[in-house]
Amino acid sequence: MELFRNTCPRNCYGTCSIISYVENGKLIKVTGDPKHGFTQGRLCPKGYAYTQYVYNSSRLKYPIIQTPRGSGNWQRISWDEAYSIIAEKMIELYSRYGSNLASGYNKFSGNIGLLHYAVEGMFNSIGPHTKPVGDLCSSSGGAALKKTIGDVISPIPEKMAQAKLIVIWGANPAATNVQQMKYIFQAKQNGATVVVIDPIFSETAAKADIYIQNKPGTDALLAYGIAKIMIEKECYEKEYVETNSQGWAEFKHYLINEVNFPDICHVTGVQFEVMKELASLFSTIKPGVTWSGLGVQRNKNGEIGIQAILSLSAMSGHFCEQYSGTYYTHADISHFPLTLLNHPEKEHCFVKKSRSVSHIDFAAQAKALNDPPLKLLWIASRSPLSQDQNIQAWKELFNSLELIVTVDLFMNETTKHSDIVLPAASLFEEEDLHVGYWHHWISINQKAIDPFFEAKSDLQIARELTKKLNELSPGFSDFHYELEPIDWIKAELTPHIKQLYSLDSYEDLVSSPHPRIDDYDKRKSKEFHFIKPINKANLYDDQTNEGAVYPFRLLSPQSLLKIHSQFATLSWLHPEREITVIEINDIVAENLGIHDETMVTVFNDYGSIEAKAVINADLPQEIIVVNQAGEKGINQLIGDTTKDSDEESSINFYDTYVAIKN
Ligand SMILES: Nc1nc2c(c(=O)[nH]1)N[C@H]1C(S)=C(S)[C@@H](COP(=O)(O)OP(=O)(O)OC[C@H]3O[C@@H](n4cnc5c(=O)[nH]c(N)nc54)[C@H](O)[C@@H]3O)O[C@H]1N2
Ligand SMILES: Nc1nc2c(c(=O)[nH]1)N[C@H]1C(S)=C(S)[C@@H](COP(=O)(O)OP(=O)(O)OC[C@H]3O[C@@H](n4cnc5c(=O)[nH]c(N)nc54)[C@H](O)[C@@H]3O)O[C@H]1N2
Ligand code: SF4
Ligand SMILES: [Mo]
Repeated sequence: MELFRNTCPRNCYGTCSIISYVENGKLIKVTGDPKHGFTQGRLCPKGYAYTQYVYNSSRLKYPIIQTPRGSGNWQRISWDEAYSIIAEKMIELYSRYGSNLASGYNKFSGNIGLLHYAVEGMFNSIGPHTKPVGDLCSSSGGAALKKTIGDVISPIPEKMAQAKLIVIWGANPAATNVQQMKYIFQAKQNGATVVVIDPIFSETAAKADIYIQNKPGTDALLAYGIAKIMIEKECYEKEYVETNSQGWAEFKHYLINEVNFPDICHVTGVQFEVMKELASLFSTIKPGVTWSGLGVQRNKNGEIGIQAILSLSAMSGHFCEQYSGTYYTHADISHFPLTLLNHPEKEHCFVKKSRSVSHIDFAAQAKALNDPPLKLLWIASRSPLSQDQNIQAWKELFNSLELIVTVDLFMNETTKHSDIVLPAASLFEEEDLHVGYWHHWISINQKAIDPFFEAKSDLQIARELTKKLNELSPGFSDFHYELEPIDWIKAELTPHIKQLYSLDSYEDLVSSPHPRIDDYDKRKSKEFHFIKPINKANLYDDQTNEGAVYPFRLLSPQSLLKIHSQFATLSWLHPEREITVIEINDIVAENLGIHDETMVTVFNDYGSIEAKAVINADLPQEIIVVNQAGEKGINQLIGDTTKDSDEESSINFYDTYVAIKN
């Protein structure tokens, strides 16, 4: 039996260290790694199901081509044939348009290991092309952190166990961050009060001491209401805000003069007495922490919502006391050189740089490109046809493309509409390096087994395709295809990184994951910037759509047994084929004549889907909750929700309204 160190590369708060057990070249078991200080030897159910994931009968084995696209007529081809078709097309597009701008990619979060930036590196190596920018998941909140505390930082999550007040605001860790729950339970055992603020009575709310149900998109107002009470009662950290901040006088003036309680209560759905109780908790219980969840910022008031929560934290002393703090996510990854991502773009004689298309509205923007139009799209670590907004725009974009290549481990809604599908290696079949965005540990991923049939890592594919490009057109790419994965990993371990993670060499990581030195307290002492809301946030808009054609707000958060579109095919986790399930309030169901577990139609201007209705008496009448992905997924009803957003905000997935019929 051989043991290897792996890391779960999913876009998940856990970034869990795994020990894999290999016998006769076969992965027979996985466990958590006890040497990892945050995960402490445990995995979530998805992690424990990795042996089934690796040997799943629906895994892609060979490169395949579909002619014509969408026909279902798939044929196996060799890797060499696949590379030739793709490389010839890229070269032809280059000579047709005079640059590589007609070739582009869309990549997001299927695997967030550092070596998966091979996709970006490969495209940079051919010179200016078309690329996605931004982060559809967390940018609005990230912008709020940058504007208030100056940086995307978050404290050591293990320390949450020492807090006496934990306010979880729009996060659902019992489903999305199960590793964190043990620290929350430890804190509770030590007498902490746990508050959850969420429009849905979530799995986490069920474990809390206090649950506050506010209407979606109203977090800024709720925070302002609490802050105003704290000002009126003079029970905030006066000295801290007066000496360590900017904008306090204007912010205070705004709260005193422009915020009124009746409107706040009406719009948020939270009573004044409840806000008073929260103000008392924030001002009296120390040390306290707030956790701004990603759920807060999936609507048009998202950035201002996180800003307001952070302001309340500042007023409560969460930036000046030991074990206090405000959690979101962090950008520790930005300390790394990210040599693949930052591979310099090969110079072009007249096109200065690549063409950027925002991730939040990629399809609509890419479809509108001309001079030259986008003609080739490479999709990796991404299933836009189930996970993005504006699926109609994706279909139109696909119709205008001449070649769509998707690299994935499984068939899904996106691969089905591609020309060529290339089989990706699983994490156990490749090497990688990982830093998370929640805990502060670094860990490696060793190659534990040979690739499944003909699967290859994204890095290996980048090496081989760039080699083929240069064979057919010398000098087309300047990718360093001679470098091995370990070379790229070692390039990340600069002296600065070694110092930050107390490493002498790569070998240290073979023996154990390593924590980053804890310098949060040093970094958080920067000045806090209070920002009074700007006009663009329509904070007082009635967030309900009562009486409208589409009266129900559709919330589609993440669920425990999947990571977005992933893990749906594992029978250990999903014994039955997943169908779309919507949860509706009992009174609404009765009014509409809908019975528990019956099929209904959910629809709006973008389309309609069939779903099983489940009655949930804890749900507000104006909200419908639905699971993500599936064959005819819910995102088909999510139109262009980003019209008024900045280029670099998150997607407002939860600004979607629907109707239901029996
Ligand atoms: N309705 C609704 N939609 C949402 C959200 C929501 O709350 N509601 N949340 C949004 C959020 S926060 C996110 S982050 C996105 C996530 O959306 P995506 O970034 O699309 O993420 P996944 O669905 O996790 O994975 C995409 C694909 O990557 C593949 N993959 C896994 N590993 C690898 C690999 O090593 N190489 C390659 N080439 N492919 C691999 C998987 O098999 C999967 O098909 O979804 C968003 N969509
Ligand atoms: N099991 C599992 N874990 C995951 C993922 C997964 O798909 N599955 N995905 C990972 C990824 S990419 C992400 S981005 C994270 C997301 O994980 P979280 O940060 O937990 O965010 P969400 O799941 O989007 O939403 C959390 C809660 O916000 C609530 N909410 C929605 N709108 C509002 C609002 O306006 N105000 C308030 N206060 N609450 C609101 C929702 O009801 C939900 O209960 O999870 C990561 N972890
Ligand atoms: S899905 Fe998340 S919690 Fe589960 S093993 Fe992977 S990183 Fe850990
Ligand atoms: Mo996400």
